[in-house]
Amino acid sequence: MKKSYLFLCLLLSVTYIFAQQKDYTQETPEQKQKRMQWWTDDTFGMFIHWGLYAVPAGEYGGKTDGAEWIMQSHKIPTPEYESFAKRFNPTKFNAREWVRIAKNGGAKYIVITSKHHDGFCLWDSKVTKYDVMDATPFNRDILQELTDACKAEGMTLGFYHSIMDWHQPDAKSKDPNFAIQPNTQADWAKYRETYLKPQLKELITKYHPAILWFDGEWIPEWTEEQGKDLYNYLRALDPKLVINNRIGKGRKGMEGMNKYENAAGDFGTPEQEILKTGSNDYWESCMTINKNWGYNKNDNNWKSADTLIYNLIDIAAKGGNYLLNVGPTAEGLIPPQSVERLAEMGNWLKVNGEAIYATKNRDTYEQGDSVKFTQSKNGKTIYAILTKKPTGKSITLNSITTAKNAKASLLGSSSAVTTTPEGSGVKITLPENMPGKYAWVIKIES
Ligand code: H79
Repeated sequence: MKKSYLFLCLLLSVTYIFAQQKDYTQETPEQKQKRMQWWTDDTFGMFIHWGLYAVPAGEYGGKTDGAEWIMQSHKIPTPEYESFAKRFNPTKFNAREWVRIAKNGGAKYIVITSKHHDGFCLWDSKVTKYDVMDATPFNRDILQELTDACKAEGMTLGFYHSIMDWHQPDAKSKDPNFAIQPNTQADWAKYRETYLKPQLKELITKYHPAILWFDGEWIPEWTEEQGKDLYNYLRALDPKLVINNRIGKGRKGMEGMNKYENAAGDFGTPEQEILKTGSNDYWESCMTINKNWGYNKNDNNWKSADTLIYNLIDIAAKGGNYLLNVGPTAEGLIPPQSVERLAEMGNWLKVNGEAIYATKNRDTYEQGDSVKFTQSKNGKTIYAILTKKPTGKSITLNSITTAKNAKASLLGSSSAVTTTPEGSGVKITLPENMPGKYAWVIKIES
């Protein structure tokens, strides 16, 4: 063989190896910003927790406080939990309808549980029979139907996927705190390489999710190194993917931001809470509409539309995203109380959405407890969002310096709004009549 031919072969192999091992965690901030732009701009998503836990609907052994954790919290033996699959027949499920509910609520993306901690899969997985196609009478691929519906409705779709799995024998933790029946023989590496990764590959190649939202990363078997390896594996399959920080071990408890620099994942995940101050990092607060994530038929702790809209405003002003959860029933319906509240949010957003979507946070993101600020991406327009209906005829915004007679308006109203520089801020005269409810947006253009 010629020397030059050998050299070429060597060069090709080395290039091939490097291409295989591309380290996606080494992206520049500019590259990341470009990849994350749609996600940052969308600001508001709808979370869906759906699985076999919808069958008991929160009730087991005389207790009524369960939901998606019921298998573990109420110590349901695996065979008994598995039998819920035979009763999972959500004939009222209509993917198009769910997507319309999200859209009507102003959500720009949906994240649904492909697999929660219980291990049950909502798609036709080739590596298990514990899925909606093989184990239930329903026999319809839920993720396929949602993928099609999202495509038809122009909605972005992502999947929540639990690393912890109470059902796969090789995933059962040796630690009884993390497994309903601990398995001392469990082979974690085998679960990772022959189950977790192949399933994620199925999800990416079949349904092309825009987001992968991991959870259950806290079990001792999972490491930051495994998280980084998985991150690279997934981004190599689809470089555009947006992935949360629970793929690694960097998450700081429920506050959800990272404990250390260069932790795996693209965004922080505060859970059931909102950051106390603004942040220029990527983050998303996930929250429930009532108390539980999965369906619980006795949970009537519905948050008011006022609270939900306030949370969205607070989050947008602090530079984050809001992922608001619904827990559909075993019949396949999103609870009407959730649908109503989402519709209220959507109505508010139809008028005021330009103060929320595709905006960025300001250093001064609030004034007192009833004014929040956002700004357009070029910084030329400022939105002052009044979360309480003002009682006076004017309001002074201390942190805004404007040109004389800067243009101002109240979104959803054609009445005049005038501005007068005052001290280091601006005085805004409000219209006599302030239409609308929940919150009022003053748009100030400089
Ligand atoms: O899917 C929903 C819940 O079922 C799931 N996350 C949302 C999106 C969830 N799982 N567990 N929890 C919520 C609460 C668990 C908290 C703890 Fe921990 C896990 C306490 C100790 C381990 C998180 C990680 C807080 C400290 C370390």
